Amino acid sequence: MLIKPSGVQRGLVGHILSRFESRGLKIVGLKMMQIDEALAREHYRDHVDKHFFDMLLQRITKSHVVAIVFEGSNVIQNVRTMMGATNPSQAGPGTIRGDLANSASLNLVHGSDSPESAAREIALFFADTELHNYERALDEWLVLEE
Ligand code: IDP
Ligand code: MG
Repeated sequence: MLIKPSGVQRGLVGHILSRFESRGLKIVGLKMMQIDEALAREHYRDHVDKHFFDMLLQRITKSHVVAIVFEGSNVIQNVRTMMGATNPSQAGPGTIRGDLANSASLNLVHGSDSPESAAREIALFFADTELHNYERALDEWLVLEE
């Protein structure tokens, strides 16, 4: 997941991270960086034909991002549900975009949409040494398989 430049510039990094952390999602990678144009093109390559592609590149490279890797069961769907719909006008209350954003091009967060895109995007943003494998003592209270 990425907290986009709009989230960093608006001072929402802590708030957004806190929502996921409070939900019990496990952080296994976390870094701040500025995306250059080459990385932006690669990251958003599926959108190259969209009319908003140039604006997408401009927005994601304009300032810094915070990149996060979460781990957990159903983590991709959990993250996307918490993000809300792409267009904040359609994002429900209680979602990050529904509560905090009002423009699709400034919608604060990016989340991978499938295991394949997650693997591809994690490899774009993180070296293996930046991904952490650790036990959380609280998992027995957060992750109960039934
Ligand atoms: P997602 O971020 O919810 O997965 P995508 O369809 O993958 O949405 O689009 C990637 C990003 O492109 C969105 O997060 C949003 O910032 C931007 N975007 C999508 N649709 C539009 C649009 O119609 N106008 C402007 N920007 C858009
Ligand atoms: Mg997407």
